[in-house]
Amino acid sequence: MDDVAAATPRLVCASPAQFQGVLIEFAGRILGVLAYSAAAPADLAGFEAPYVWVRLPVLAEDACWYEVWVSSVPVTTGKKSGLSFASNGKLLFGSLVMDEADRSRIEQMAQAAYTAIFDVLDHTGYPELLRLWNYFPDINGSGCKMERYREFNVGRHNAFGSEGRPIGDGLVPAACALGTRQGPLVACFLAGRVRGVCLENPRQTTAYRYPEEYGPRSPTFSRGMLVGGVLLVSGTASIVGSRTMHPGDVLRQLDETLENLRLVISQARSGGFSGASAAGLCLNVYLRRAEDRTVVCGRIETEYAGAHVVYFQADVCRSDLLVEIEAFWMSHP
Ligand code: 3EB
Repeated sequence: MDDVAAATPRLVCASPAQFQGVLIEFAGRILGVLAYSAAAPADLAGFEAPYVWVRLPVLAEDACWYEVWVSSVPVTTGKKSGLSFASNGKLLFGSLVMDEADRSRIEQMAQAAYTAIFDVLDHTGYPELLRLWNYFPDINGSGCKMERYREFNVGRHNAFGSEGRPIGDGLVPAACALGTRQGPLVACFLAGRVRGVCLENPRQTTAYRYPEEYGPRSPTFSRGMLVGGVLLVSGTASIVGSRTMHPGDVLRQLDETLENLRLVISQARSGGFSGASAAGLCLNVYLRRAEDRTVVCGRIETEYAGAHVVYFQADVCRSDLLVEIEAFWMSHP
């Protein structure tokens, strides 16, 4: 039973007022923390587990928001080639922050970042990548050859290839990729000793098979992942097949996004996911335009009443997408 619990990640969300209490309550069992905030969050002297600042404005009264990934059993922490990680025998959570000295090199940075991540996974004995968080500035800006998100995809794809990581069904992690205004490339990752169950969406082209018009190398992610009874849904947007639907219309994009979310959740249920109570559901909603929050929030909170929903201002990775939603759902909150 302990083994099953240790293989199940748990997410605890905290406002700045709650954060110190969470650090105390879960001391020694924290796998990692993402601190979302436009301004620098609390500096945690002596904190050993991965702790990253994700430079995105939080669209709420509290301008800062903490996602704390916790383990049911104590963790051990480590650092290697610029990465920080914490593991519990079943799961490993890591983070990597890379300054971008030369703005035209996002492709090389992505490749270096993913190579470093795979290197840590191979050396620590947690080979299975379950979930990736990618944040970097100016995602829709132009790089040296094309849009920076597309260059990022080339570097990420190449790292899979050069590190002997096949890209195929059941083999790629859940993920999100969002643009910040400034700051470094920030990547967080969750990995395991054993594979999770990869989920796809029958209504969407598998991302790693997107046609070339979306970039010379496809993004390497699955639509979701089941890990020890919890569901991690990748960033989900208004894409049907491989096409963006309803450019410019945030509410119609939202409906399309919610339909995609429903379908991934239904695939998860077919795969054995049993989450029922919205009390165990956390949704991160990324909006390109902060002012869309008011119209978007009513619809989300009707459909997922009781869920924990947070809104961020972020650039979504296709310039015609206005909204993206990711989800984490625990069966036993
Ligand atoms: C999409 O469905 C929207 O590049 O890692 C969602 C989740 C998206 C992850 C990624 C991109 C990524 O294509 C964008």
